[in-house]
Amino acid sequence: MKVYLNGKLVDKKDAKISVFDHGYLYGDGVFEGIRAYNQLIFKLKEHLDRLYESAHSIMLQFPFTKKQMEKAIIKTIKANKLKDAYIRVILSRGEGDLGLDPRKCKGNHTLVIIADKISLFPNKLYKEGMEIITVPTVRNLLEAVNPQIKSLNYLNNVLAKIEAINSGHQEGLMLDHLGYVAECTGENIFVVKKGELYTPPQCMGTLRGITRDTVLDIAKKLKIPAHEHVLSRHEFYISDESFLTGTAAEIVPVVKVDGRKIGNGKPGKVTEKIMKEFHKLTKKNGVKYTL
Ligand code: PXG
Repeated sequence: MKVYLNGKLVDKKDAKISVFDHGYLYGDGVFEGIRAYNQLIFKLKEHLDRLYESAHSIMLQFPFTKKQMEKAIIKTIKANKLKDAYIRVILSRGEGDLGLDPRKCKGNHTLVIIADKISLFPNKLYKEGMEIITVPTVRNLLEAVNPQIKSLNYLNNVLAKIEAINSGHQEGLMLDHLGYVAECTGENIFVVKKGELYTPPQCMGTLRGITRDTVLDIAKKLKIPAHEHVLSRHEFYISDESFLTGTAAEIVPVVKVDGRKIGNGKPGKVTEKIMKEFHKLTKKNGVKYTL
């Protein structure tokens, strides 16, 4: 495997960064997870926009224009001869000294691009649905670390993931500080009630996911009414269907939450319709590259 590291493609075993990198020392940096399907990079513009917004928010100057980033991403995928890929772009503050002060890194940012294969959950879950559980760790307060920033500090989500795994679940439902549904550890949440879609608004400690936005577009196209609306756990429990969305996870049906069956305990019709349309979209839309 070839990894892009600060302008060069190097072997995976040589892709090394300093232990003084502030991305490593403090989680001081930003990232994106992007997918390519059949030589088409899905929603690349949206991912790059979000990456640059995250960087802007933490006052990290991006070393490249978006066009240059697109070229670097394509170069990395091609070097690994991948028709389908999961691409991780990571920009950290770079090498500094022991101390938080980001000025000590002197703008020596570290840019890494990895293109690999990924399958987040077993295939069976996409057909039969997933059981999730509410975890004790509350989603970051937006006044503390805003969940819109895809920062390298993902401990909030990692702690929630550990709690989900410890209780025998694949995913954990995270609530915001008021007890409203926020999202899962790396996916957004939708519920279906009486044929209409509901997902928490981004002010609820919810990342504005690109897959989430794609599902809202699909709903519009399929004339399924969709609402960005606060959700309590009770409303989740009494919904007819539910599913999670994310670039890595794609769309996963949820059939049980905190031991409560959702609808009839099987992936629902609306969910299946949206999954089908999503896979259709990924096959024909995106930035093309040739191997
Ligand atoms: N919420 C959070 C907190 C995320 O990190 C999503 C929702 C979905 O957003 P997109 O734009 O991908 O539809 C994400 C992004 C993983 C993993 O390994 C997942 C993400 C990021 C990093 C790792 O599960 N998902």
